[in-house]
Amino acid sequence: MRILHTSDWHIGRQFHNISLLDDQRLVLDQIVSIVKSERVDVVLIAGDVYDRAIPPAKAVALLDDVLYQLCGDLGVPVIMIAGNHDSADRLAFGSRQLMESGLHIVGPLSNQWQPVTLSDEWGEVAFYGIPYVDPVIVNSVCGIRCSTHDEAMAYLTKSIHEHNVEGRRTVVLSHCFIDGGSACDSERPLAIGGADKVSPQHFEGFCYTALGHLHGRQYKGSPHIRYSGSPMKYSFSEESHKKVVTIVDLQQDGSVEFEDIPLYAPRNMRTIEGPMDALIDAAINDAHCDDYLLVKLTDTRAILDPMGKLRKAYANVLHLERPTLAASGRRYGVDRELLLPNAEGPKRGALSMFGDFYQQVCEETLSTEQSTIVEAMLDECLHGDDV
Ligand SMILES: [Mn+2]
Repeated sequence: MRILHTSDWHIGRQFHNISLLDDQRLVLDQIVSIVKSERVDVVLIAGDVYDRAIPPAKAVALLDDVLYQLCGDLGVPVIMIAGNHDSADRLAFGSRQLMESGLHIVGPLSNQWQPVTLSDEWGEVAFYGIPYVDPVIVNSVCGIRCSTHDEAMAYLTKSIHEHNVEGRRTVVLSHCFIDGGSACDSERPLAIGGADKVSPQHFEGFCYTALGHLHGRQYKGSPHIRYSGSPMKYSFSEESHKKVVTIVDLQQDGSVEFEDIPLYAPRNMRTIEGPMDALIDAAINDAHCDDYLLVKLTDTRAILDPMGKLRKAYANVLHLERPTLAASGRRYGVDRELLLPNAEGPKRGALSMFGDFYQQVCEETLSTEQSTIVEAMLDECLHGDDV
């Protein structure tokens, strides 16, 4: 059986106040094409389908489109579980009716497992979906007493083994933080202080575990306990990530083979660094100047409206840093200490204070000519037209 594993779509996500919906549509279209071209038998979405518990209407419409293409047009079943960003109850709307059409949604945790069973030429495969849950939910649904995510997962995976038919090949979907996994900036922590970590050993006994939550593709414990990662970058910390879907071929004996198929976002997320003038000159030869950019300006001089200037060359500069100024202990902008070097500051004339400011920012003293110009400007500011 050929399985496509993906997770953390985060449909409707914004990045620095920019909607990523158009980019997400193009990336999800690629997933639909891969399902078709690779003759995939079932699609697994391991949680964080939406970015928010109450997603914007356009995000709901996009998911509706994608699911219709997969289940309706292609006739490929989809199994998805709720992640920590989803509202499990809302995601599960219509789930009992939709099962008939091949869409299997695992919303809130139930005390009765209802695996999805599919068949290939070698027999049945059971898919157990574990939605994102914390220990409090597991305790109340299952009537047990556990205090950590790890204990909760130990209980849930054990109860899957007890429920499953002996010898039946089994795949699990789970949205959790496996201990030792590497995180990035776009994941919301599940609990404070590492209490959210679960051991990979709970999943050892299943043929494959399709994980969600961590946005970088990776496996922990064994290669068959795996995160596909998010389909596109959601933070600058993912600059070096390769975004993929994972194709899993489940064999007769329950062993698996993997292949990652790359996904391409229309706009990359990346960092550029250098002095302002050089960066602006380089934009002319930059075929991807509309990428989402973090710019690190290395100029040591003060620059008026650097963001405005950069955006004329690079439309999607989303964040600006001045590492050189930060490293030298000086700060850019209005800073109380910078303007008032000592207690005498407020009593001193504006020209003298500006001289200090100029010295600190430019490491030069004002020339006589510059002083005259600044003095005239200060006079005009303070006294208006009557000079
Ligand atoms: Mn996520």
